[in-house]
Order: sequence, then C-alpha cells, then structure tokens
Amino acid sequence: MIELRILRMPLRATFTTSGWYEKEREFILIKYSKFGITGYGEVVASKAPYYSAETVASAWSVLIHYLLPMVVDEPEVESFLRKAKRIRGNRMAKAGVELALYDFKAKLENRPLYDLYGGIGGEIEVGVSVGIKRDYHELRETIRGYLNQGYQRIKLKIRKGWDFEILKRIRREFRSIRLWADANGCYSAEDIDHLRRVDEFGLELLEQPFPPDDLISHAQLRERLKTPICLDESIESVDDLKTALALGAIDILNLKVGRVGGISETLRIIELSQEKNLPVWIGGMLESGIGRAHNLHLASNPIFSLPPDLSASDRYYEEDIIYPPLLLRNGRLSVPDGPGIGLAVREELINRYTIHRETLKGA
Ligand code: OSB
Ligand code: MG
Repeated sequence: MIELRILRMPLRATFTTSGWYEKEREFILIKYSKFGITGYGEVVASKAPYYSAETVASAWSVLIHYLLPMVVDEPEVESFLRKAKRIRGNRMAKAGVELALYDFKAKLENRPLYDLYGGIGGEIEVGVSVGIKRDYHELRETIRGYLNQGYQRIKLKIRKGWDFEILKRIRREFRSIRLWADANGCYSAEDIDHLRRVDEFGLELLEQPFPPDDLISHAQLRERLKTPICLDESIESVDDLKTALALGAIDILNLKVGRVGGISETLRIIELSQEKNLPVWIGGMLESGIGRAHNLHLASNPIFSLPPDLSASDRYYEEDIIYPPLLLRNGRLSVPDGPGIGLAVREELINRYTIHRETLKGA
C-alpha cells in the first residue's frame, strides 16, 4: 500500500532568498508499506515554482497518475528506474519514490541506508544556510547564535542590495569563519564586472550567481573571479554536469537528490565528479526530518569534502516528524545506525500536519 500526503509544517523563522520567502514548508510525503515494513520518502518540491519548475501540485499529479502505479505492486528500485525512464523531468517526484523504495529495501534487509548510499555512517560536520534578514543587526545576531551552537560554516543568502556591503561587514565582524554566499540566480550577464568585488570577502564559494540556464555567464564570471563558482539550480542531471564542465562553468557542485531525480542519478554524478576531481557537497531544501535523514546517510559518503547544508531539527522546526530529533554536537550530526533511515517517525505529528491524503492499494 502507498500513502501519499501533503504536509504543511511551520518553519521556526521565515526563510528568505533572492527570489522567494517561505514561512512554512509544504511538501509531499510518500509511505510505502508491505510485509509490515514501511519506507518513507520526501518529495522536496515546494508549493510555488520559484526554486524549480516542479511544485507540490505538479509532483502530486505525476505521482498519482504515472509514478506510483509503477511501484504499487513491485517495491523494487531497479524496476522502478526502468519504468520511470520514459517520464521526462519531474525529478523531485521521481526522487521521492526512489527514496521511499530505498528506505523500504534497507529496512527489509535490516541495513542502515548509508550502506546503500555509499556512506559509512559516523558523524558529519555540518553548515547552516542563513536567509536574508530585515537588517544587518538581525543577520549578525542570527549568525552569532549559529556559531555558538557549533555550525562549521555559514552560507549567506544574498541578493542585489544585500550583497557586497553585508558580506564586507560580516567578514569584518567574523574574521576567520568559513563563509559561503548563495545568490539563487539573481544576477545577470551585465553584473559580471561588478561581481569581481566578490573576491574581497574571502568566500570559499559563490553559489548560483546567474539563472539556471545561463551556463555561459557562469563560465565568463569564473574566468574573472578567484572565488570558486558553485552550481545548484543549473545541474539537474549528470548530463547537465558534463555540459557545465565542458563549458568551464563550475568549480564546485551543490548536490541535491531531489533536484537531480533520485539516488541513482546522484551516484552517477558522484562518480563523474570523482573522475573530474570536482568537489561536491550535499545541499538541502529545508526538508523535514525524513528528507534530512536520507541526506545525512548520503552525506556520510567519504567523497564529500565540504560541509553539507544539513542542520539540526531545531534550525528548521519547533517539532520535527522524526524521533529523536537531529541534534548538533560539536558541530556535527550523527548518522543513525538502525535499519533504513534509522529514526522513528512520529505519526501523530504527521497526522497533525497533513492537509491532504490519498491511498493507493496494490493488487
Ligand atoms: O538554494 O540551497 C538553496 C533551501 C530551499 C531551496 C533552495 C536552497 C535552500 C537552502 C537551505 O539554502 C538549505 C537547508 O538547510 O535545507
Ligand atoms: Mg542554492
């Protein structure tokens, strides 16, 4: 049986980027149950098409009509991948199914998910992504709080008018922190000259300065900048990554399972990145504990050389839908060792946050 739900969870603080803001996280949860075992997957598409073309509504439709009928009687990753090949795009929807199937498989085989994701478990140093704030003071206090909690690096969301001056002041205030910046595609080719100033701030990377399709501007900026260029939205597949590498548009990759359509594509991207000596790290989508648990298992793959956007439960939510919540200790999160995601799921909370629900029964 498959249960599909839309959950709406309030965020502890509004998250603002150059292109949108979120006060609450709306997402799809997939529960795959058979033989008394339940696998959980999260579809990271948002309510509105600001980060990606996919939305909760589009993913819901594709799941109900196309993807879930492929798996309802056959909980097999390989056969799902074969059948799902003919579906174009809709990567976040596909990824959610694959995640649920992997959790199911890992639980059936009594293994932790990291075993299937090329990870090794243990503890992982993590970073935190900090949204745009009302003013500098609020940003500084937010960062101070995260540093006191032990986060290993700070990723600042920037946009026009909340960029050079802010970066300069933050760098002056926190001289030695590991600092990154993410523009979510707000600049354009005319800004290339102006963006050369970015080298002043000692950033370890500048993420997605230009819109997703504009690889050419990324390549041009990369020739003029010492700060490494990291791509997020531009890379939806291993082929996109090949193109970006061929154009010289990328130094570092932010890898998100949902954005690239699932675990198998993720593993292909990891392989290519290793071959090309491209540094990769795991990004986030403000996931619930279920999505973040999957990311955490994956992030324990030793090839990742930079701290992920994987923060503790209390960075995002007052109450998380997993138990125990993910806690930060010495700047690290620990990867659970139990079967599958390795965490209990709080069904009563899931029920409380559910705004829509549908069940598919197999033969
Ligand atoms: O661009 O990396 C991004 C959140 C939602 C959508 C896009 C992005 C983000 C983040 C937050 O930066 C990462 C996280 O902590 O989940
Ligand atoms: Mg990003």
